[in-house]
Amino acid sequence: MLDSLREGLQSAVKRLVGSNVVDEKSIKEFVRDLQRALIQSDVNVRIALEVTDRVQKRALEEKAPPGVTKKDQVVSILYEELARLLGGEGGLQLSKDKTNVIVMLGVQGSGKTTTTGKLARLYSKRGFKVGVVAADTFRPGAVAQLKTLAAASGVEVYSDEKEKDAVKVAKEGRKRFEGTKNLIIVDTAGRHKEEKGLLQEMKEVVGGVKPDATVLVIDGTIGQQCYNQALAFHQAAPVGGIVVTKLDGAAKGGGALAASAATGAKIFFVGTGERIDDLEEFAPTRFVGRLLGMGDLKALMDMVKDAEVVVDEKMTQRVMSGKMTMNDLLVQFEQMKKFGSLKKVMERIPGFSGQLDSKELDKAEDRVKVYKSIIQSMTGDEKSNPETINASRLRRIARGSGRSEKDVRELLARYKQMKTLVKTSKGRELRQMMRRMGEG
Ligand SMILES: Nc1nc2c(ncn2[C@@H]2O[C@H](COP(=O)(O)OP(=O)(O)OP(=O)(O)O)[C@@H](O)[C@H]2O)c(=O)[nH]1
Ligand SMILES: [Mg+2]
Repeated sequence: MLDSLREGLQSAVKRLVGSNVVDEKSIKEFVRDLQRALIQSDVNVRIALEVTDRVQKRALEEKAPPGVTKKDQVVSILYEELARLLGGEGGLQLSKDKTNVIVMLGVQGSGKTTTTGKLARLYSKRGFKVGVVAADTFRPGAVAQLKTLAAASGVEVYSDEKEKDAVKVAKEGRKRFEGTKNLIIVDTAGRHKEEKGLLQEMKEVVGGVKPDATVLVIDGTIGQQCYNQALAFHQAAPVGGIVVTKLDGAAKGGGALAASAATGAKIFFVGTGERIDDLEEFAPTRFVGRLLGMGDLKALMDMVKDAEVVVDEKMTQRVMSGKMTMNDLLVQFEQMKKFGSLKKVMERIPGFSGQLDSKELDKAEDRVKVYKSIIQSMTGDEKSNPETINASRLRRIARGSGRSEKDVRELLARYKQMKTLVKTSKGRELRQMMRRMGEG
């Protein structure tokens, strides 16, 4: 699914990650790669430019948070902007305490009737009493198709094959199920003499039924047309949410992004096959993570944010001026630990994996755990002036923390080493030193 978009985005990211330095030139190259990837995957040109302009602006203007490289930051900006385009988290909100009504919209063959069947089944399984209304009065066989689908999950269907007015059928269906069901799904026509007539009918159905939400069904394989199609429906009847179908086949995937961008509506579900259970709840962060080829991007983002918060200017000053306490050291360790787990996430990004030795990182994290428990067993005075720790105090601290005296001595040596280092050098070396310390 979505191979073209995925490959394009991933190769852009790979190239950025593989470049020696991230400067204005490489950021602009990255942005051009992104544009190409998006447009070639059927993302509407205007949307593609909007997204990439934002990525470029932010990448050039925003400073990478401490502990985060420029490369990582640029990738996470891309991630944020793509996720934002998709409208954030939160799917179809239905309450069992009332009668929820949804109307399906979409052109012929987009998958409305199939999706109606899938939704009816899904929500029945979730304990909703579901009724579906066959308000496609245009296509011969529409009612029979819906009945077959609904029968598979024991869902009741309202239909009136003698009535040709879709608005009347829809309203009547709602009346029939009101009070006895808590989810009513109205399937509508997609085929019509002309598009204008279809959009007019949708407007009237929605006006007559007054649903809680309209759900636009978009065929994920239609490419560039997705944008305009979604926009046309949205103008006729505001779209509350989107289902993108046929993402199991040859879909390039950009259409999903485009439909969402055109309407500002969230994608609720994606259809991944013809069978009744082939419906997936849509999660933008997971979707974008999959697109970019990163396992759990949400976790990465959270860690980038954490790293941002932790830095305390005053403490850094204290450390840099050589007046460091054990507490400062502890904070530094904590930060390193975060950096350690951050690195683990980064490993999943193509291009990064070779540069990291995960065993080393694991070891570093283990050492930090040991150091931390030792520091916590020190008194306030010992933390501020570790020089006062003599042999008997050392024994007490070891006992108190459940660690060996050797571990305590090692920590004190690290502390001294770091203090000396801070006195003789600044900045970059310090960071390197911090890393070496963690390796233990
Ligand atoms: N592979 C695949 N096929 C799908 C999916 N959703 C729907 N289809 C197929 O698409 C075709 C059209 O689906 P329908 O549900 O009849 O489409 P519709 O929007 O109701 O069409 P009209 O009633 O003519 O407006 C059918 O052959 C479905 O099996 C999907 O997620 N994946
Ligand atoms: Mg249909």
